[in-house]
Amino acid sequence: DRGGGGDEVDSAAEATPRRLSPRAAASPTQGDARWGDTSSYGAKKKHRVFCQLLNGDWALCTVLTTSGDESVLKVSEGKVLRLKTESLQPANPEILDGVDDLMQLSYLSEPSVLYNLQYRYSQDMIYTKAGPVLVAVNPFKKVSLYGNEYIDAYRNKSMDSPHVYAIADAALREMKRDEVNQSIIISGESGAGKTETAKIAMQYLASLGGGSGIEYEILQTNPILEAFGNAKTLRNDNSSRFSRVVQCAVGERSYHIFYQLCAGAPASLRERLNLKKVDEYKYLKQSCCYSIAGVDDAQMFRTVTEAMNIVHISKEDQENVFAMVSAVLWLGDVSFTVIDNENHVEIVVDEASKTVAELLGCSIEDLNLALSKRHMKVNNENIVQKLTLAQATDTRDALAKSVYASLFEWLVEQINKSLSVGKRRTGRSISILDIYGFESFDKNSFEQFCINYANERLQQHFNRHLFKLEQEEYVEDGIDWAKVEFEDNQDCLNLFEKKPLGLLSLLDEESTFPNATDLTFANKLKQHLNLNSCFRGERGKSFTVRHYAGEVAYDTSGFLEKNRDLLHMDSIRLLAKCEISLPNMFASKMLAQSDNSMSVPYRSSAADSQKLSVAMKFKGQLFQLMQRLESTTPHFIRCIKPNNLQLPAIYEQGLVLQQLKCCGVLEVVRISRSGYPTRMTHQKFARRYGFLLLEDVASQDPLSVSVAILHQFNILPEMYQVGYTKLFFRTGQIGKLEDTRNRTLHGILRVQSCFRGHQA
Ligand code: AD9
Ligand code: MG
Repeated sequence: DRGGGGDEVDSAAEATPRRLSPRAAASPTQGDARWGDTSSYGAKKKHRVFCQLLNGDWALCTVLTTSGDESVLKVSEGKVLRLKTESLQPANPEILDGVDDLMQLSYLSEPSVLYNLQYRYSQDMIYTKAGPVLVAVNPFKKVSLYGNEYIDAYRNKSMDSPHVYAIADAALREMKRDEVNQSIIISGESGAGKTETAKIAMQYLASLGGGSGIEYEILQTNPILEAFGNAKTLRNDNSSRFSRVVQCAVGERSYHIFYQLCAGAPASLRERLNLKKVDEYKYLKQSCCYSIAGVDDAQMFRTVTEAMNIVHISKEDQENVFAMVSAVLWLGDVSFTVIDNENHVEIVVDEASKTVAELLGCSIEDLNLALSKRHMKVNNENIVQKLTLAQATDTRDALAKSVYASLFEWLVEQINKSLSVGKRRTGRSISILDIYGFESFDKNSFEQFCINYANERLQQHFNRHLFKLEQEEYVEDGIDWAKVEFEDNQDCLNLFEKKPLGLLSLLDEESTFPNATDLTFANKLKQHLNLNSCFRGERGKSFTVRHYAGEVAYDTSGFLEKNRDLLHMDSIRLLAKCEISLPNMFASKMLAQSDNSMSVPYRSSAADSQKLSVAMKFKGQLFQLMQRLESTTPHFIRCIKPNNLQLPAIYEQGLVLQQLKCCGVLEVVRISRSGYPTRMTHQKFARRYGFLLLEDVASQDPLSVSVAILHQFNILPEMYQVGYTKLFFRTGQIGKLEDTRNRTLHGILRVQSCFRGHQA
């Protein structure tokens, strides 16, 4: 009994029968002829149907009797319910239970899809196809689906059930066949399994190298990137994160490497870096969480250093890296004393400030100067402003964050450099994208704003690829194909990106006004955007955006501050002065970045530091990413988190359904099934399969050759359409032809090698 269904059935039985909620009734998957003929559906005796329980879950049951507009249903042994017949949803016949592609289902209603995924999940079949998309439901336990045996089976095609390996294999084959770069786009909520899935895909590709060489080195980058880039959150013990150096919620942890270093550094290193215990650092203490169940940080430290050795990060560089990690931790302990009655401060000269100065290679005086004073140019005059306690603390935290961020960037660069040394480049690539999914919490801030904006762009990419391009192609090629409506999210993207009256532009404009507040920002949005159909102003400092995945209310508190994210010139100068190479390098990089942005019309309020706002940087990076993706053939994997407890064998229907909707899986199934997802030009088709023809067609045009092939192989007329330039196939059709082709080629090669053997 996976979901505690028994209790729920009882409560439903006692209450009045439940009708479909208005939302469910309005959903495109209900009572819609395209989903299978549900309109003419009548509950017949012994039929399997779905009924909705009080908690909203659907239960599979059998019709016992029907009278008038009511049906009596058997829900499980000894549980009987009487419900309105019209509230029932038809279920697929037993023979379709657990099919490996949702497209094979006769009824594609929400309960059918949910049931099919749940049926498979309960048998550890965590992967299911939804047409061209792979759905992966997080098992939260070890499942025996991986390793060399499986890799071999997918490579030689003796196994074809849905799997990440199959996706990686398809990407590889298509890269070679079409000579086009490929991408594997993995998305889903926090904790849904994106990073694990990305690693499984890498494992498959890496195995090509036979377990050594560059492929093995690439795999070894994972422990390093995770140590420096991942942290324990409430949603995921190993969550991929961006900035949480100086702030961390109770029950969560900062980046793994802090704990690993403190737990695992050998005595000599511990002494050189002046390491303390994790619970002695202010930055780590605030969340009261130091360990992760089942994880040995000391052991992980050894794994990380070993991985660093494998990707050729020198011992010396490793020590420098750890010195920066220690410096960041000690920075959190640097404290200030108030020196006058205006609350101005100086740093306290103690173990913390001394250790930071030593690790960075600067003097205490320079550190003090950078953290307690700010140099500014006003009307061409240099003035020095003393900082208050609050300002100095912010400056210190900003320095810690930027040192850590620079360290991470530097590590990635090092890894890329060391992996590319002396390696031949083939010019073709498979990119794996592991990216945070859409987020909607009780309180949504600047971070969710950025994340959801990125997801809006990715969704458009997904839509375009799967739906729009597809339709356009049919139309261009003169294919008779009823148009299918799909949700386009261009309006929402316009709301974000329009200049000068879009969310991002208005945020940047407001960020430049010294006297602006989160409230003036919120009011400005309401003033300019209230007529936009994707926007709604709320009371006070809030506004709502209508995203493709649903409405999200954002609270503008902290938006301006987070968008400015000022690292003052004084801090950069401090790093530039340091006598140790790493902070030096960080500084020159930061300076280069601020130089580059001179031409951008963003001016921060601090006279001296002109740099890109966080939102603008984010948008720039997002556009680069999209540009890169658009030149590839994408393969999509949608990860689903079946429960919020991170526990195996618990499948919460409501949670799953909401994710399936958010990532467009339900739409995809509907569209793919009604379309012709496989296509090939006449030329290519003729070239590829022409040699299989029994009659001689050498003199004929590609179209005629193609038609001859279709006839010879008895491809049913409803399974394909002939367009002006291409052939279009229903799913699964080209596979048969490929098999024959492979078998025949194999035969030819065998004959040839026999022949050569004979000659020799
Ligand atoms: V976040 O947005 O970075 O917070 P992810 O990346 O989506 O998130 P992650 O891959 O880290 O989630 O998966 C979370 C946890 O689920 C892992 O630590 C595993 O314990 C568990 N998981 C995910 N996929 C698998 C799997 N295929 N097999 C076993 C899995 N466990
Ligand atoms: Mg992750």
